[in-house]
Amino acid sequence: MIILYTLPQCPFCKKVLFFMEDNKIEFTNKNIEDEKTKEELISLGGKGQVPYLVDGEISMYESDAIIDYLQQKLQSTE
Ligand SMILES: N[C@@H](CCC(=O)N[C@@H](CS)C(=O)NCC(=O)O)C(=O)O
Repeated sequence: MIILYTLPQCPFCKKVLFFMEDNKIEFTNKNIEDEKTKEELISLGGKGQVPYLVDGEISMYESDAIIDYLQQKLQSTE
């Protein structure tokens, strides 16, 4: 299952969320306004930046990299 760490007001998160919704990608959205969730993000990635994607062994910051990754994943399952 894909996990996406986000903040509701973050435009970079919204860009990724729109892409995921448009492509009907199932995921768990973790809002880092919750302090424990933010600590979880920092322990995983090393910083509190969002969006941050976790897909099994793969994890990454940067909205454009996340969308590129998801696009390639979609193409590989077509
Ligand atoms: N280049 C990044 C920018 C992400 C970014 O600036 N996120 C902001 C929220 S909109 C953030 O997490 N700032 C806090 C931080 O970097 O620790 C992307 O495209 O994902």
